[in-house]
Amino acid sequence: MVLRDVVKDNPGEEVFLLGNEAIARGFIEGRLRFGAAYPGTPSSEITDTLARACAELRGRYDFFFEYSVNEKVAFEAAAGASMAGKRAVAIMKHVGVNVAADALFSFAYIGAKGGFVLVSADDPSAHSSQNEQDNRWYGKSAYVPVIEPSTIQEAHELSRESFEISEMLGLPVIFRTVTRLSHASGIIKLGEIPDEPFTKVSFEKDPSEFVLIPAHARTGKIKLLEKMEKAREFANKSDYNRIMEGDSDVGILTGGLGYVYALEALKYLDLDAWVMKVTTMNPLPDEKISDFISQIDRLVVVEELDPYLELHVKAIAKDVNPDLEIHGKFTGDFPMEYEYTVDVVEKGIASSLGMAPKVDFEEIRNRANEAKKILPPRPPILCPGCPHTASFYAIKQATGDSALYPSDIGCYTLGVNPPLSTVDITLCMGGGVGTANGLSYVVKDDIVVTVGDSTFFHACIPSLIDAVYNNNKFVLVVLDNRTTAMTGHQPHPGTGERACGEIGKFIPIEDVARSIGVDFVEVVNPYNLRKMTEVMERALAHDRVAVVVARRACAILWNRERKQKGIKIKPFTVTEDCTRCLRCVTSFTCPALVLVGDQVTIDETLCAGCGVCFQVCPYGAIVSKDVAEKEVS
Ligand SMILES: Cc1ncc(C[n+]2csc(CCOP(=O)(O)OP(=O)(O)O)c2C)c(N)n1
Repeated sequence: MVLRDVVKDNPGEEVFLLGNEAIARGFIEGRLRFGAAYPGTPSSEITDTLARACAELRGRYDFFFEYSVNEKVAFEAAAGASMAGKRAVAIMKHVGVNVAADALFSFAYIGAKGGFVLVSADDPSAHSSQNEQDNRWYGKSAYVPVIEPSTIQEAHELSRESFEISEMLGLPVIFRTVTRLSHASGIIKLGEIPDEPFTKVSFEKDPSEFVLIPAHARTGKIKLLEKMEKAREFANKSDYNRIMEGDSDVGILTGGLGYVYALEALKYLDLDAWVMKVTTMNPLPDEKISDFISQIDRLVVVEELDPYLELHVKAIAKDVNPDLEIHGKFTGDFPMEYEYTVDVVEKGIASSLGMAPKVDFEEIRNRANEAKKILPPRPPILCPGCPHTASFYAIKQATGDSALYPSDIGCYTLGVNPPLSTVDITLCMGGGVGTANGLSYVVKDDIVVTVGDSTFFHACIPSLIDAVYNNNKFVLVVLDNRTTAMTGHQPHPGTGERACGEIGKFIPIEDVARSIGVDFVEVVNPYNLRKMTEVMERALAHDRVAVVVARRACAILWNRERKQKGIKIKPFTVTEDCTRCLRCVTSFTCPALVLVGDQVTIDETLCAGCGVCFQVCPYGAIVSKDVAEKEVS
């Protein structure tokens, strides 16, 4: 990430940025004063950029940014700043909006004072998520405007404009991006970094607006409907929703990334169709859509994931153009699942119109697959020296592999793979302890739950309280690698650092567990397999919920620290004492342990020097290379 360009104060200059960096820059140009987030791919570069920019711009343009413990907390923090009249954003991945949804639905009734933007980073194809939900529906059910850019330039512009839109309507606005937009790069033209100083304000109280007792909620609903009517008028006037005339009876209704794919596909198909690009996904520009569909006889709807536009245009067409032939997902021309590509869209448009696709994407795919064959396979695996691997190994040693292992979401979910096989269930963040509560009533197996440290703070504390309160019995192992590793090493309360580099208060996980009444709490270094196995055995014998904090820094951070201090990594090696029992690769696993024929070797360039495999080997055949060399000389 080149922060230099994101914080550059040179209006008009063109810079090459990642989609997420362009969005972050847009928020700064739009005079953001407060941002709050819980990390999650594909949103993480927006938040990491804002965290770094916030520190970098201090004194030039002041705004505040925090990593909150979860998305609901982030949303509420941003809502508070907006209620006081300051421009605020809450940033999260699509599933994070589920966590924040309680606050979102009610905040719509209160409305935004300072511009309020909720960034929902959706993940069609679930590249790094547990589902591929389409968050355009949230706007519909919460009565909140949704805007969705199609290009990086538009993402930059719209993130800047979104505060204005929110303030003009007095409503929170959902800004939807998707993985391919967030993670693509493009050229944007820089706007101005504001130079207004930050001032604290006195809160202007108005219980009739801010206190959602039922009587206020009922009047709030009427006000909300009026605001949404204004939003509908805005959608119909806005140039962000536009019609491009064509010279045929065919129209393409599209939005988001579907728009750019459709334009390219039309070129391949040599089709001069009418095109309508929708940017305000809620409320939809119904009058513009009516005008558009009055011009054509056949309509093809191009949108990723759910048939959202398609369903709405069907309803609109009923009155405006009942004979309109509508093609999309309902007609089977386009798939309901996964992200689109130009390939899918060209095929879909061609199928809708009874044409043959013009580009042989099959051939292109085959060539790509040929190229793939010469690349080494890179399955997702835990890193060399990952403390989670050691924890999983010790857990299995203690349980004899006979326990049930509910887990959660993080790097450690990779424990699902053999030979570790210590992840039997993952549902959603916090779902590990949550499901263990129910399981503890109905299964006779020992239950060992694993969760990460960031996940513990995110959503495990209420369910752990539930476990203590209801005398549920299981062992919770908090895999405390001192960071939120999976999403790019963001800090959390268990690290004590804050988003923009300030020092916060360190909240030890073991103190939280003890304070809520867990009476078996132990902290152990998982690199010490014997000790961790012994602690696990005692935890399993405990007759109520037990918490084991397996604390050891993420190997990436450890490597980084050693590099910074000039400390050389001391790799391990396999000696002649190896009997080829293969225990180190069949019951343990590490990318540095490489099987060549039936001989295990250690790849020194990968070895982190953690020494865990040394403890796994029953024959003492794995030793530190230093020791091996000394013995030889
Ligand atoms: C509701 C929700 N928010 C965010 C995410 C993205 N996410 C997945 S795992 C994770 C946290 C991982 O950190 P931690 O629990 O510390 O485990 P680690 O990756 O460090 O092993 C996050 C933020 C998600 N999947 N769901």
